[in-house]
This record gives sequence, structure tokens and C-alpha cells, in this order.
Amino acid sequence: MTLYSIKMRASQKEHHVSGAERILEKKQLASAVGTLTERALQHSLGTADFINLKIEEISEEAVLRLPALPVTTKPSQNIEDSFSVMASMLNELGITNPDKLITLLRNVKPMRGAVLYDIATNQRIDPNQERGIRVTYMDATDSDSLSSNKNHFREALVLATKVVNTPGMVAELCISDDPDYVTGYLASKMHGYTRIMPLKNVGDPHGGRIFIFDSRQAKPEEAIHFLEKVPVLVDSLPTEKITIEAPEISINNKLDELKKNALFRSMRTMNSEQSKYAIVNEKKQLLMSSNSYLDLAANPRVKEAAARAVLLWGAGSGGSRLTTGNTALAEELEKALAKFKRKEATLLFNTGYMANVGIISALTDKESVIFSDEFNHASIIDGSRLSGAKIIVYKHNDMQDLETKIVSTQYRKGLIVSDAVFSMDGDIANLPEIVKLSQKYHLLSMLDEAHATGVIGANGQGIVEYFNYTAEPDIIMGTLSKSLGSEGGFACASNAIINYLINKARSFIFSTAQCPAALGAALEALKLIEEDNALVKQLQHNVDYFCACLRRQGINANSPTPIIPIIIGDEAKAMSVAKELENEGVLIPAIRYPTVPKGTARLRVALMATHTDEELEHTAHLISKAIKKYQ
Ligand code: WAQ
Ligand code: MG
Repeated sequence: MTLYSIKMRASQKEHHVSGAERILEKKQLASAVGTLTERALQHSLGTADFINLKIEEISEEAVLRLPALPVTTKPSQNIEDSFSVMASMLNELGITNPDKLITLLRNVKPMRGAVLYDIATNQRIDPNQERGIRVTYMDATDSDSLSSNKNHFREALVLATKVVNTPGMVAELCISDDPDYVTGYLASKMHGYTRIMPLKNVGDPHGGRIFIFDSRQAKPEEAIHFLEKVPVLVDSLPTEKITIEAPEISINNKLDELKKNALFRSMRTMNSEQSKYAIVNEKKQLLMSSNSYLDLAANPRVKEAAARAVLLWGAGSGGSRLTTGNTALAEELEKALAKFKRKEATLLFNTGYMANVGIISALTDKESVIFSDEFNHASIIDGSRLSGAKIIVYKHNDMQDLETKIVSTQYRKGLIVSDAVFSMDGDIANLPEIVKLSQKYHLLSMLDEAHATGVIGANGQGIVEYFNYTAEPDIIMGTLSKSLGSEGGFACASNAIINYLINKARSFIFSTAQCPAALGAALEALKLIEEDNALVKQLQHNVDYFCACLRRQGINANSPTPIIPIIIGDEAKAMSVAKELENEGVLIPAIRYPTVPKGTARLRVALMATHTDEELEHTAHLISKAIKKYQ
């Protein structure tokens, strides 16, 4: 049978961009012309303006068939460790000066071919050192290597198999010149094809190859002839997918990337209960950033109720609500929440996040559309994605944009969803308009009251009370973990919707019910708010008072809620200001991307009802001082 060698060489403005070759049967040639041309036109180094395709006949008898080298992978923690691995393998081959070869590999100037290095004479012997030795006439026998994208691993394994079988060849070293390809290899008869990573940093365009040859074993001309002229077909390439990087390396690289961009997060340790003052790490701090807005997580009545609930109902619930975990205590809390929110029914979830994910993914599906405020909380976004619905994001609290998008969207059914109080900006959604649009266009409406319950409205009943009960959304979602000082989430809605959620909300169905302590605490907190709105009033006073203090310090602040963003902008600067405040004994963490858009890093103040005027005044002063220090 006759075979053909087909080679593609692509350049742009006379610079080489890519090359590839195959050894094929006649009937495969036409499609290979297509894939190789495509590859030439889509290389990351640029689109070719000159493509050279060369096809020549070769006789099958001339073709040498070789089994692929066995493959192993040696990941390291960092680049220097990788080169130590390479050096010790060269030592195993009896090479006495591995560092010299590695230095050459790391510094060789860009070439089309490889360095041919003779260890008998310790020098380069490639005749044209601008170009090096270029291996050609090689391919794998299996057809799935016919792809228009470069598969670095497969192509390198074919090349290395040919190189290692060259007369007099001791080993090959290789680093890719592709900026994002950090895996290279050492190949030898002893080691097979050993993948080594990382050999460089992502983005580094340096690459090269060294063929380590011993002129005592064969003539250089013979080796060069073999590399450049003898056709080789490589059999039995591994079929399993070879990953580009060991997982631990890619994780470490991503962590380094986060650190470089001042986006790395870690947790601080609280060494006391969550109250106005708390022991953070070892130091007492004034918390100006807690979601326990009414300071109820540390309230004696609430704590005692939690303890009583444990003594009566046990430490855990023992099952999901639909199996054995539904207690009379849970039902009592649901009734109380429904009454507080003036809805027919309520369903508890374990967290606010789980409530949003469960509610939204149950009420919408891939035939639905979800209109979502661009500043909505991550749990709304995640629930929306999980539903498979079409998600249309409207401009923040922009009702004009919302209506335009509703009108221009093809849909059969859907949902408008918004934070009631936006968690990072502290502003309040336009409830009357959202409800009006939802009714006009036959959509469901849902408000997330995580930061509204116990916070806005004269009695802390939330956004509906804030707008004087003039508009009523279909679903009110809320949490027990913020003003109510406990833990959990909930949905308040009609009996029909709640029954539907009981049957369809997967984060509800497949979770063990909340623990009695959480239920008891939330129930008591709710009673406390309903008996007396003094704490709510005090919180609302603090909002006005603190904003006025900030304005006196020249800081623009005018929030209707206890969430008061102080925009710093730059991520690293925001971190410095926050650190400075922590040194002064006030905890206001900086909030960064991806929680808020890049370049809008901020101090996010969250007030408590128990903060005194003096504490607020003092904090405003410290904030202004810290900002000035890092200007
Ligand atoms: N013959 C000799 N040297 C070559 C050839 C060739 N046919 N092709 C490239 N080189 C030289 C040239 O100096 C390049 O700069 C250098 O090698 C690197 O070439 O298991 O992509 O094509 O995942 O960038 C290794 C895969 C990929 C590791 C290697 O090399 C793995 C790679 P590149
Ligand atoms: Mg390359």
C-alpha cells in the first residue's frame, strides 16, 4: 500500500505560526487538507497569511513502526522542584553535568528545531544552529489524532518516541513554547515518556528541545538522517484523557492568582458570641459589620429559648421534614412567621441560601424566564441557574429597564425576583413597581427579605410594611439568621405555593430539618420584636445618626438601612483601610470582587440597634482618619 506524507506550515508576515504533519492513506488525504488548513487559520499566535501544504508519496516498506513510549507523570509543587526531578533523571542516565543541560534548555533561543547535544564532546553538534534539528515524517496510527486543534501530549509523544529510537540517542528534554502550556517532559529508553510539570509560569512563551546524543554510540549524520528522513508510525498511544496539569498544581496556581490580585479570602476566628462587642482572634472589637442587626443572637431571652428548645426537643431533628424531622415547634414558628409577614403560609429552610435555591428552582423551569436585578444575592443567581430558566438581568432597581426587557422577551411564564434590601448597597427595591409589573405581565413576584426583616417598616415587618401595605409580592423569602439572631431561611406565600414547595423544593426535601435550638431561638426573637418595636426603632435611629456623622466627616453616606457601603474602589486599598480600623478596635471588613464588581471594593458597615451614639460618632471619625491615611 502506498502512504502519503502531508505537511502543513503556516506563517504570518513571514513569521512561523504553526506546523503539523500526518502520514496517511490516500483516502484520508482530502479531509486532512481540511483539518490542517483549519488549524493554520485558528492558531492563537495569529491567523496565517501563508499556508504551505506539501503532499508526497512514501512507500510503506520504508515506514518504521514503533510502539509509543510508556507514559508517566511527575507533578511538582513548583518550577524549581520540577527541574530537580529532571536533573536527577539525567543523573540516572549517567549524565554528569545535568545542570548545564537544564540551563541550556531554559535559555536556548527560539528555533524551529531542537538542539543536538553530544555528551561525548560536551557541545552542540547541530549543523545549523539558527534552526536546529527538525524531526519530521512521523505520525500516530490511530485515526482520532486527526483533529484541527493541537493535542500537545499526543504530538509530543509521537515525536519523543521517534527521537528516543534514534541511533545513539540518550534522552530528550522539552518545554513547550506555548505560553499557557507549562507541562514538558524528559524521554529516554530508561524513563519512557515522563511528563514533568510545571516547567514555567503561565504566560511564559519560552520553550525548546534538547536531543541528548552520544557520538561514541552512533554517527551524528546517521542520527540526523533518521530524525529528518525516516518515516515513523507510532502505535498504541494511550487512549485515556491525559490531563494538562496535576490537580494540586492547578489549585495552587489559582490560589497564587487570587493572592496576587488581593482577592484571596480567609476566615477570622471569633472567640466570643456575636454581639456588639466580640473577641476577634485575640482582640476585643466593636462589630460594625454583623448581620445580627437587633443584637438578638446574644440576647438572653433568645439564648434561653434556644436552650429550652434543646432540653425539650433534643439537639438534632433526626430527619427531613417529610420523614421524621417535622416537629410541632417548626410548625409553630411557621405559623408565627406567616402571621408576621401577613401571608397564608410559611415553609422553613435550613439557610437563606437554601431557601432561595429551593424556591426559585422549584417555581421555574427551562420553559420559564426569570427577571433578576443585577445586584441580587448569589443565592438568587444560583437558584436561577439551577432552574434552567432563561435569566434576564435588569439594571439595578431600574423599573423602566425591567419593563422594556419584559416586553421584548418571548416567554410563557416567569418570575421577577429582587433583594428587598440590597445586601451590598443597602438600598431598597421598588416594591410597588415590581408588583405592578408582575401583575400587568402575569409573572410571579418574589422579594428576598434577608436584610429587611426586623430592619425596615415601622415594626420591622419588612418591605411590605415599609411601603405601607400598598403592594404585596407573591413570595416573601427571608432568613432567621440576621435580625432574628438564629439560623435558617423561609418562604411566605399562599397555601398553594407553599404546598408546591413542600413537594418540589429539593433543598427542603433532601435536608435534615433544622435543629430545635435554631427554631426555639427564632420563635422567641420574633415574639420579642412583635411585643415591642423599641429595638427596631433604635436601629432606625442609628442609621440616620451614623449617616449624619459620616457626612460631617466628609464621607458621602445616605442609606435608608443599616447597610452602609463606603466605597473605596481599589481592592488592596480597601483591605488596608479595613486593617487599620481593626487595629483601632473596630471591625468593618472590606468587601471585594466577586461579591461586588471589580474596582468597587468597599467597607460594608452594618449597624446594630445596640450601638450608642458615642460609638457611632467615634467610628465615623476613625473611618475618615483611615481613609485619609491611605489616600
Ligand atoms: N523537531 C524538533 N524540534 C521541534 C519540533 C520538531 N518537529 N517542533 C518543535 N520543536 C522545538 C522548537 O524549538 C520549539 O520551540 C520547541 O521544540 C517546543 O515546541 O505530555 O508543545 O511544539 O503534555 O511548543 C509537550 C507536551 C508539548 C507535554 C511540547 O512543544 C505533555 C510542545 P512545541
Ligand atoms: Mg508551540
